[in-house]
Amino acid sequence: MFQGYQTVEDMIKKYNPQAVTVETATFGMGCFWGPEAMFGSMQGVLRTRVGFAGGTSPKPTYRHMGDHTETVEIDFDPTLISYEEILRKFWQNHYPNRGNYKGRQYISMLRYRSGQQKEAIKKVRKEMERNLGEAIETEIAEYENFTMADERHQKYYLKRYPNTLQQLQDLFPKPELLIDSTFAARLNGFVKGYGKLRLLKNEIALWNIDEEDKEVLLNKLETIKW
Ligand code: MHO
Repeated sequence: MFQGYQTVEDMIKKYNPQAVTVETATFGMGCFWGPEAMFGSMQGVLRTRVGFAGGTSPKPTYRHMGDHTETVEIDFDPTLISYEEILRKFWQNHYPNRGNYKGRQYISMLRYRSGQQKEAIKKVRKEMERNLGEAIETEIAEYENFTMADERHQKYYLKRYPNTLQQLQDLFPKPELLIDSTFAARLNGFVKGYGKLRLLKNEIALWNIDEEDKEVLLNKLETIKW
């Protein structure tokens, strides 16, 4: 029985067996449900998770967020998609200057994880400020922490389709497998209106996984009743 390769670790190995690289982008751009779906639909994105970052209060949760911000974490393969592309998508899909209207819950926020990411932020921000015609107020600082939100917030839109989840049960017998899965990230984007079924099929056909495993995923796409 097919199992296991849908986790991000396996996917990274399959995508890039020579030099295994994974980079992480951490940002807030309002309610975390939407951006998780949007980024989850992008080729090169391996795993999406939602949670809280940017604050100091201990053990943040959705009900007790303290000074943290709703945050999305994207693990991606930099040989397939660059951090700069992710930053463009980030700024093109929210207005960063709305201000601090509900505590820090929905602020525009970036947390860089390397000097390279910091430089990329400066470069792309300049480009975006030219387009926007005003200074961008996104809060930018070095990454310090990220706490995952409860399971019910992970792949939120996909979870609105209980019949579909039922049919994915054999691939994801444990909640962590769904959270870590590249396939689930794409489906979560798909149900929210991102990506095309045909492109997803093409992408899966290119994944460097066993032919039988591809068949299982492609079959799922054919047989799922939404
Ligand atoms: N409570 C709002 C936002 C949820 S988001 C996780 C809503 O129902 O749309 O902040």
